[in-house]
Amino acid sequence: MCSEEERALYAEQGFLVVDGIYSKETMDECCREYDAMFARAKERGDKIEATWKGDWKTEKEKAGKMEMLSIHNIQFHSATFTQMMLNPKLSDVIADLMGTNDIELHHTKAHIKPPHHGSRFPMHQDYQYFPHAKDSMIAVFIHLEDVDIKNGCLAVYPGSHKLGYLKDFGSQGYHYVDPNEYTIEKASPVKAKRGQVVIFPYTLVHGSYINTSDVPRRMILFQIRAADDYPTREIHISPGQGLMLRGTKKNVDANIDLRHLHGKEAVEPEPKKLKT
Ligand SMILES: O=C(O)CCC(=O)C(=O)O
Repeated sequence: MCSEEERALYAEQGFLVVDGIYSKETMDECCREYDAMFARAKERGDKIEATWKGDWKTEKEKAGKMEMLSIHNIQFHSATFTQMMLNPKLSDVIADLMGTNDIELHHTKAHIKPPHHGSRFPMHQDYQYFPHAKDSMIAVFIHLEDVDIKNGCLAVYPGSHKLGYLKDFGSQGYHYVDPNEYTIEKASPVKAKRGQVVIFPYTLVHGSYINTSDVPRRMILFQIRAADDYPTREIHISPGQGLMLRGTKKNVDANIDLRHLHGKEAVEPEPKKLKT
């Protein structure tokens, strides 16, 4: 549950830093599973470099090296992430901020910003990536280490969630707001401690700083919506979407013919071999 003060702060500034959701033991396990997941992906040679494309980089950024490693749908890699998603303390806070007891998963992801040249994220509204009719969508951003400007923490424009949908200046499948108007220099850093969670709605203008420190910056993110919300454009469908995290969903079609996602006979995929 949130206090009245926290609810008012969230409504006013458009984000809330929440403490006390995850224990030290959970964060230790999370870090172990996280590092092992990325190590396996690297060993297999999976494509995980994911710095955003588009015309938002400064000349210095274009000239230098930038790197950001990303894995989506992390609940398919380790049950630890599923358990973190289902944490009742987390869903208490979300239900409180969202104003509904019925909440479901949209998607999950993990980003590593490597040391020295970990990519910046341009200022954007997540709304552009997955517009929904009731705008209930929120991000749950979990920090795997203490963060500040030096190692690439979140940068936000407090109150910008009240501006509604801003013009999209993105290209090449990426979305961001006017890079000249919404500069990172004018944004406010959101410093956080390991295990702290930052929750914000998908209309908040946010990005994050370059990681110039000597250590990687790791995070995981759960994107969550109210169970009665729905996309206005089906441009972001992820495996596991719609998993109920709390409460009930009443309008799910139980038709037996819809029980499988595929119409063809399933073919067992050849698993990629790990080096032993
Ligand atoms: O990883 C980060 O620093 C920012 C991620 C983000 O804003 C996003 O994926 O929308």
